[in-house]
Amino acid sequence: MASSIIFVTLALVAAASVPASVMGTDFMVGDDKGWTLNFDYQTWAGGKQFYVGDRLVFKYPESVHNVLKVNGTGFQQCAAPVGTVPLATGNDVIPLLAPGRKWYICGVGKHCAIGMKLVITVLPKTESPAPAPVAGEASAAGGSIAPRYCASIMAVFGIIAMVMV
Ligand SMILES: *[C@@H]1O[C@H](CO)[C@@H](O)[C@H](O)[C@H]1NC(C)=O
Ligand SMILES: [Cu+2]
Repeated sequence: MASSIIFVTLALVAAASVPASVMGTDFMVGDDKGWTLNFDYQTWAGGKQFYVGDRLVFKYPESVHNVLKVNGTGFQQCAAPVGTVPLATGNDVIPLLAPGRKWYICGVGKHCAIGMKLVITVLPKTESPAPAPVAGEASAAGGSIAPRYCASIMAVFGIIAMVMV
């Protein structure tokens, strides 16, 4: 009994001590229009501040569009290096793991050339310094929310333990 109370207390403390900034903000690219043709993504990005720990969500009908992360040259030329695998689930979540400029284009047809492209500048985290960025940032989807999940799961187990005793 005593040990389960200690466990519950520890779990709740862990859940509460994860700062809100770890959660970041999810940006739905294009808001309710999503990732689509005939949308000005530069205007969309214009009024926003993106921070390390935030996430971009590209939403679109699967196979109609896709998302390619490119460099500044690729952005200008609407080209990705040969062999680049596009994100294509129709609900692509890209965590912003490092500060700097980030470029995204649609790789379907001439979509990029007619404006289906987005460039943003990611700012460093304001509070605690950001953890060292991991190479290959698109592959680390969801990394930034892991600590919060851990704490939540611990809290749930703690509550279950409390109910069972
Ligand atoms: C940037 O992207 C272009 C177009 O895909 C590619 O040819 C070039 O090698 C890339 N440059 C760097 C520095 O990765
Ligand atoms: Cu497209």
